[in-house]
Amino acid sequence: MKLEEYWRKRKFEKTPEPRGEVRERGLNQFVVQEHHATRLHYDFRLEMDGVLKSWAVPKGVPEEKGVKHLAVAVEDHPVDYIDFEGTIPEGHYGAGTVEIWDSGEYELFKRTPKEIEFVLKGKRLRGRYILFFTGWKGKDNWLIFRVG
Ligand SMILES: [Mn+2]
Repeated sequence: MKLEEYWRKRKFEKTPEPRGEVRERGLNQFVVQEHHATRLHYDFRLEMDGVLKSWAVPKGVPEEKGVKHLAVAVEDHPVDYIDFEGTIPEGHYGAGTVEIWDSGEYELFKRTPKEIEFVLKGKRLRGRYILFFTGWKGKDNWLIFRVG
């Protein structure tokens, strides 16, 4: 159910991305994938509800406090995507290279439909963060910023 949009956008005989399935691992992991697609962006993903809740962050997750970056919610990805690195072939959804920029565990502090607060325990990203829904321009736009 939750991964239908992810599956619909991809042809798994053509892309190296995992098909995956909804799977509760009982882990709280996050990943940031640097995605050299049509436009470079960073995909931020939090393992929740048996999937990776995902946001495309054009400028990346800020490392310093006081900087708010746009994060556009995108379709849920399978938890198996957390290890994915590779090249999505031209002509396919998300064509370009994907590399892991950071990963690790996170600790959840708050989750409402419009706000998620968590501590990232990555190699590069370490600190307390908020994802906040703005809905600007009628889209699924959020902001991500560091608070501690
Ligand atoms: Mn992407």
